[in-house]
Formats: sequence, C-alpha cells, structure tokens
Amino acid sequence: MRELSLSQGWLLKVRNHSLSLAEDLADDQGWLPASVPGIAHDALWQAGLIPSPYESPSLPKLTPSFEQDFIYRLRFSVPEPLRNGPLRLRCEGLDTFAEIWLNGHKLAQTDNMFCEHYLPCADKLREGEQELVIVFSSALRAGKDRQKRYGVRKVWNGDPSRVYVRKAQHHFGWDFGPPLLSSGPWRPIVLDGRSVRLLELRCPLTVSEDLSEATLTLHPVLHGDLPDIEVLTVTLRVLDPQGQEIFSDTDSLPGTGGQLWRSLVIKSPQLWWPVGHGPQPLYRCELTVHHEGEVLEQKTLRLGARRVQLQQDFVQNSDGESFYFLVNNRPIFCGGANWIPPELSLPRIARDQVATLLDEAIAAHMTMLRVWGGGIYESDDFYDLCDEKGLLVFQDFAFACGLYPGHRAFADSVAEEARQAIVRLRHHPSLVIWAGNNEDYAIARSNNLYDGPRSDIPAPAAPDEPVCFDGRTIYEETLREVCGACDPERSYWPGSPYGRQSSDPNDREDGDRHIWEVWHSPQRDYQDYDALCGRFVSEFGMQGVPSLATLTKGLGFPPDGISVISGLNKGDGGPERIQHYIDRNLPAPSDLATYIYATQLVQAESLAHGIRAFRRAFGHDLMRGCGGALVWQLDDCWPGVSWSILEHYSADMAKAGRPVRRKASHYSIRRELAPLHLGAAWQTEGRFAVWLCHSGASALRPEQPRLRICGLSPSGERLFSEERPLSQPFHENGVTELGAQSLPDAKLIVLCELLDGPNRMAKTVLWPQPLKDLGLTDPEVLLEEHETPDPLVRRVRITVTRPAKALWLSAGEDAVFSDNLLDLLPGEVAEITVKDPALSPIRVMGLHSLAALHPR
Ligand code: BMA
Repeated sequence: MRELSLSQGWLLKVRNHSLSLAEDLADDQGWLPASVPGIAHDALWQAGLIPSPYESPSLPKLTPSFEQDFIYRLRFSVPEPLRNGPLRLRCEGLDTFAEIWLNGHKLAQTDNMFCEHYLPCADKLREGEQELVIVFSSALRAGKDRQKRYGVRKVWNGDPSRVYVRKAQHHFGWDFGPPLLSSGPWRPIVLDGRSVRLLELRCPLTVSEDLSEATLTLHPVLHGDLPDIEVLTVTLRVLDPQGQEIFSDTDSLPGTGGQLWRSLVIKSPQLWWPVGHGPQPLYRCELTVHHEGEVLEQKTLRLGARRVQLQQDFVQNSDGESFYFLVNNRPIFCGGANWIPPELSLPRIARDQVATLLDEAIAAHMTMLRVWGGGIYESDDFYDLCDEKGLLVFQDFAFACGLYPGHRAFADSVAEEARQAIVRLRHHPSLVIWAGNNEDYAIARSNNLYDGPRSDIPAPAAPDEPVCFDGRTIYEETLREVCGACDPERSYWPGSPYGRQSSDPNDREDGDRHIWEVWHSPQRDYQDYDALCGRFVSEFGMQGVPSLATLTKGLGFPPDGISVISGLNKGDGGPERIQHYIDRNLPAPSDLATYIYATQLVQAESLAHGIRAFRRAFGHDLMRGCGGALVWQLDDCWPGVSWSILEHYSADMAKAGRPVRRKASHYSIRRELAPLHLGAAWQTEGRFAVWLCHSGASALRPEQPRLRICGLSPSGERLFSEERPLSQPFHENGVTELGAQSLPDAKLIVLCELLDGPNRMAKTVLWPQPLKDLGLTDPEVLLEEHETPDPLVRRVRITVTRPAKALWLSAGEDAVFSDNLLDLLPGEVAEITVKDPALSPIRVMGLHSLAALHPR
C-alpha cells in the first residue's frame, strides 16, 4: 500500500532558546541519533548524556532536563509513486506539546499524546530532499503555564499541573515510580499516501440472550480522495475461527468514499470465554477496497462472540446493589490485578514483554486486568493478546487522582482522544467496561467537592475562585456521550471507584470500591479485609520489596542494608508502612535478606486474606456481594519498591528470553484464585468457618466430596481430626458455605482438605493470627533434589518434621519454580520443579528464619 514509514534516520537535539528555530536547525552541533517511535530521554541516555532513568540515584540529575525542549529532525526523500496523489503525515502519537514543520511550513501544533494526527502535506513537498522537523516543548512547563492561567488543582501524586496536560499521568511521578517527563514521537510516524482510507470499521457482534445466535453488523466508513473515480469495489468477508468463510459481499462506493452496512446472523456461534471458563475462538472480519486490480485499503479485525452484562441488581439481606459480570450468562468472579505501563519509557514496551506479563497473570488464575487511568490506552498488542488469552479488561480513561478542569477546550480534546481510543479498541472481546477515571471522585469527595450523583455539576471556576469539581462534566457528559455514540454495546461507568446511588464514591454497597484502609490510612489490619469488602474491589494492595537482583538494578549497585533502598520507594511513608505491617504480624527480620522475605510474606498474606474474603462474598444466585478483586498492581515500570506482585520485567529481559521474577504474593494469589478453592477464616479465637469456591470450570466436580479437618499444635502434634462427607449440593460459579467449627485450643494450626476418593482436590492451612505469636521452631526442612531429562530442570521433594509456614525457595537470579511459598505440615510431601540455567544451590527460608521467634 501507499505508505512510507518514517522510522529511520532521525536526529535530535536539545532546543537552544538563544537561537531562532531556523538558526538552531542550521547549527550542526549537538545532534544525536534518535529512534522513532521513541522519546528524547532514551536518545540522551543512549548517548551517555544522562544517567539511566531507571536508577533511583539518577533522579536529581535528570530533573533539569524535564524543562528542556527538543528538536527532532528527519531528512528523507519521497518515492516517486507516492508523489502523485494525496499525502498525509500520520503521527500516531506525539508526546505531547509538538509543533510539526515540513520544509519550513508549519503543519500543526498538538497537545494531547493520546491522539493520532493526520496532516495533509502534499502541497508542502519540494523537489529532492524533504525536511521534517518536530519541536517538542516541555510538558512540565506547559502544564505550569496553564496552571498559572487556570489555578492550582488538588492531586494525589505528581506535580499538580499535570491535570492540565493530556499526557500519561504517571510520567509526572507516582507513588510506584519516579517521574520521567520526556517528550517525543512515542508512536510511529508514517507518510500516508492512501487515496482511500478507512475511517472506521464498526462491527459489533452481539449474542442473543439464549446464546443460540449472534448478529454481526458491519459498518465501514471510508474517505476517498478520488473524485474522478465512480466506482470503488469494497469487499467484506467474515471468516469463522477455523478460517472458513461464512460471509462475503461486494459493493461499490464512489471515489470520495461513503459508508456501507451489512448484517449477518451466525447460528450457534462459537462463544468466546474468559480464561479458565472455555476457549477463545476469534472470528475475522476483512475489508478490502480495490480499483482496477489495485488494493487501495485493507483492514482485518478479530472478533469474539460473547454476551457480557454488568449486573447491578438486588443483593439479598443487604442494601445497595450488586456489581458483577455475566459472560455468556455465567457469573464470573473477576479475580485479577491492575495493569500499569510496564516501562517508564513507553516506546520501549515490547510485545513479548507484554505477552509474558499476561501469561503471569493467567498463571496466577487471574481473569481480569484493569488498565489503570494514570497510564495509557495500551497498544493494540495488549488487547490482541488479551483477546487470545481470554483476559477480561476493565479500561479506565486516562485520568487519575486529580481535580481535572472542565472547560470547553479541554473537554473537546478529551472527547477526540476518547473517540479515537474507542474506535481503535471497541472490537476487542476482552474489553468489558469503560470507566471514566481513577479516583477522581474520591479526591473530590475528600475535598468536600462531591455530594453524590444527584448533585449538580459545577461550571469551571475563575482562576481566583476556589477550585471545584468541574471535571465531573468529562465523566458524566463528555465520555458518557462518546461511549454512547461510538460503543453503545459496552458498559460505561463514570469512575473507579464510583457509586450510582451513594454520595460516597467508595461506598461498600454501591458500585466499585478501592480498599486502601489497609496500607494507607488508617492502616487497618489485613485480617479485617472481610469487613471492608465492596461490591467489586477494583483496587487493594500491599507493598513488597523485590529481590536483591532487582534492587541492585534500581540502585545501580548492590545494597548493603535496608536503609539504602528507601530511595526506591516512592510511596508516601512507604518504608514505615511496610514496617508497621511487619511489626504487627511477623517476628523481626535481622538482615536485608530476611527483610525482603518478611515484606514479601506480609504482601502475600495480606493479598491472600483480601482475595479470600472478597471471593467468599461472591456468594451465589441473589447473594452476589462482591463481583471481583483486582490487586493493586500486577507489574512495575521500573526496578523499585512497590505494590507489584511481579518485579520489573523489562523489554530487555524479555528480548533475552529471561523469566519474570515473581514476588511471593504471586503464589498466594494463585492459591486463592484456584478454580476450586477451599476457603477458611477465623470467626473468633478458636472458631473458624470453611467454604468451597467453584469457578464453574467443568473438569472440577468432585464426585463424592469429603471434608477433612485436622488441628495441629505449632510443634506438629495432630490434636484434632475429623472427616465428613459433604452432602449439600455445591454452587457452581460461586461459594458453598460448609459451616463453622470450634477447636479445643485457640492456638491450633488448621489443615482443611477437600477429598474425593483418594485425591486431594484442595487444601488450605489456617494459621492463628498474627503469625508472630505462633512460636514456630525449626521445621527441619528436608530437600531432596532429583535430575530430570532436562539438564536445567531439577525435581525437588520437600518434607518437614514440624509445621512450616511460607517456605520460600530461591536459587539463581533466573530460577523458575513451579510452586513456592509453601505451607507444609509433617506427613505432607511437596514436589516441585525448578528450572535454573545457573544450577545454583537451592536456599530455603520460612517464617522460622525470622529472628526472635517467640511470642511478643
Ligand atoms: C491507588 C492507585 C494509584 C496508587 C495506589 C497506591 O489508588 O490508583 O493511584 O499508585 O493507589 O497508593
């Protein structure tokens, strides 16, 4: 097709404001090679002019560069066939304040990194070599200028001027990572000579209520620059997931373009399911535009046939309404996590890196990711992979933790950004909901600027008047309207969190909820998560310090103690909050290695307590008290200390085929989200409840289930044992309460097992809380290693003579364990494998490794 990718040969320099732009361009000094797509700071870093933005000691040295402007320049020639015809410069993403010049003519000025720009330029070409220049000015300066004009607004995280700037908000610095206020063409630039362009291809595939048929509407909108041509031939085809054509039609449009509508009914559609619930068949819809044998435009989209409903209805014995998703009429508990961009420098993000991170989410039995509003509308790769893998996506619009302005020009820019994002993403079956923002209602409420959904939306205040929550107009009017017009089939939710009845956007019985009473103020115990549950928990989290290898990367040197890593923690009072939870729950760690272990154990326990409570509240039928639990946060954008459950997995690591480093919480989450899960929780000292969670996956139906419960003393004597058949029918896609039970001694460790014939289908160990009072002595861990046919893989058999809590195995930096963080009791055998290219000796830590193992 008639396109020229402008990705090679770019140069960049820091703009010298003592010269005019023409003089600066003429000055040969200071030009560096630059990648496109790319950002200026990557070029500076590669040239050795700045230190690595990924190392915490670099930050003070980088800060002055955030106020710099940059010139990108490309000299190129236009191939002859492209010259005759319409030409546009297609800038798929410019971050953020850019002036675009072609051969001395200004083509445009931009201020929204989330928008693609089509700039007509045929009449600006000259003979011979062309010169394309893009001048990027500092987003920080631009934001501060706007702030001067319109007033300072409240934010949590980052410089407050960020609310005026349509740029990924975490670039201004967030509590999980440092600022990187760079600029540049972060998505491709293409010289686009297509004479016919597909403006949009709308193709909703809706499944009937009884799932027996699906209706596919095809609605392409084309623009053509060929007024002299009377007939363009447009072919539309639909292929089933096996590649068989199930529809084909040809029509014609004039050379100026136009629109077509087609509709077809697919009988017995192959349904697309979330991972763990069924397959992910993808239909294909193809459009081709020809003229006299030449293909002028082409597009293929993959579609999934699924029926998704957000259920907001009655919940028995409670006020408020439910918030859960039905997919193909099946209630789905959305266990999952929040996704942030996996690199500080967005153009570095690679498809393999994303694919591996998504596989890690699936390995932890997650079904949903929330693309958080402080990041970006992710790449097509991200959503394509979610479609293929069956991960549901909860998609925020790109706003987070701020009082955004509601004035017209700003809202218009947002409307265009949203329209483009929706048109690009709406065909993805993985995408199940749009949400207006992250925590903007919460910050408004905390400043007494929000009284609930029925109050009036304020008009923008003058700069000298007190700030108001005028940004509400964006979530309740602008975005709602764009979603209604461009994607009416999908749910739109004004914010996360938000409630449609309550004046508290973070209400426990209305809408979704972010649970930060644990970790942030008032630092509630994680054992209390059940009392904090919401109808859909879209955020809750606990920090965990990553491994020594990752810390070393984030510092640029190996840490020799705990205090030196504090610069890697950008969270408000981060190290102190971690310490608070260690003090409440664990014996004191004695050195950096046991400290890392202790933080990861607290994180793992905390998230497990949360998921266990929230999943239990999924209940059944008319008692869906909680529809999902999304951990804050899956991944990291740099090698720092954060709430992530995976350590920073860089594009470079992905390229080198290295594995992801999991924090201990990955394993505890995986257990809590297992399709068949036995839950247990203390009700009072010495009394506990047991329940069974079932995800609906068909292979997991015990035939003759029995429940066995044993009580063990901390030294391992079995003081209590009981086994009974489970006679009650259990709820599929939900929770079956199995009753409560008292123990002869409050300090017993409880082993709960679900048995089916000779098989153990599920196991849970309930430990007296807090763990620091347990008084565990050395469990005498025995590891037996065996070779396997793969020389890099060892099989490890683990046994103990006394109860062991949270055994953590480690080996070389790139070792991958099939399971880890094991609770093991005398008489049990754990068999796992480890793949370790370094074949390093295996080390084991456990709760018993922490010093001062005595009750406090
Ligand atoms: C959440 C997120 C982020 C933040 C996290 C941890 O609410 O939305 O803003 O990183 O809290 O504080």
